[in-house]
Amino acid sequence: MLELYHAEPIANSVKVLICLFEKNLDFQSHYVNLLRFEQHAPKYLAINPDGFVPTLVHDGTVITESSVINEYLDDAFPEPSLKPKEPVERARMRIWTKWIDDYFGPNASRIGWQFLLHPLAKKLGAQAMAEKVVHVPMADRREKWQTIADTGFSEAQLAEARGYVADGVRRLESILQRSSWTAGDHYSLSDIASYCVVPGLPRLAPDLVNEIKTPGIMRWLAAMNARPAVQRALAMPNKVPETLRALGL
Ligand SMILES: N[C@@H](CCC(=O)N[C@@H](CS)C(=O)NCC(=O)O)C(=O)O
Repeated sequence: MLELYHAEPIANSVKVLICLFEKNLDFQSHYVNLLRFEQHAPKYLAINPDGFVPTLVHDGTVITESSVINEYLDDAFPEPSLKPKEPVERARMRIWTKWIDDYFGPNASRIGWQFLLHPLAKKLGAQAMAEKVVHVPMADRREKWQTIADTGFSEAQLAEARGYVADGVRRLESILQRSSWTAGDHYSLSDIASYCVVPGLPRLAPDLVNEIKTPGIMRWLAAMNARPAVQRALAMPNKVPETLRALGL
């Protein structure tokens, strides 16, 4: 049996949801409400001690890290294959996925945290946040939550994050000017990985991602959005609006 612990269908959660739906796999969905800090609750930490989503559990075996989970799913359930056959395309798939995991994703996330989670932390108040932060298991993530609870990211930190996102957009556009998909001629796990950052950019950074400046990205995004697996992933529960409303934000 497959079980997926995940949040709303964005960021790292959507990556694994798309992969599961591409392979038409049945799985039990467990929604983890990040705004309610369920990822740091003892029950969840017993499954994934890092306190992140997503987490896959396959017949009792825990697999973490969204890109590793997707490689695992592709190995364990090879049809349809989401890895190109050509070694060079496979390498390109992994190089681009690594760049997303190391830079594109975390820097887009820093901006998202500032605009979504800093107001949430202010609303909850210093005392309540101190009680939450103490349960964050990973030191670097605890520091990030502490920053969000205190001052939020500095202008310099946000400028650095915007710089990485702009660099990611340049790199992706250059890839998609040369090929239909991010690894080459075939749809693959690196397209799925890219979907954790790119869909929000035309709305959040319209000066950066648009039909004139990044036609390759816009064409790729339309092709992604048309995939039934992507549509099924996007139809999964998103409790962010109702949680924010319940918290008075
Ligand atoms: N490298 C991990 C990162 C996972 C991650 O950062 N997940 C975010 C949601 S997209 C999370 O659980 N954040 C909650 C927190 O940091 O408290 C992966 O790719 O799975």
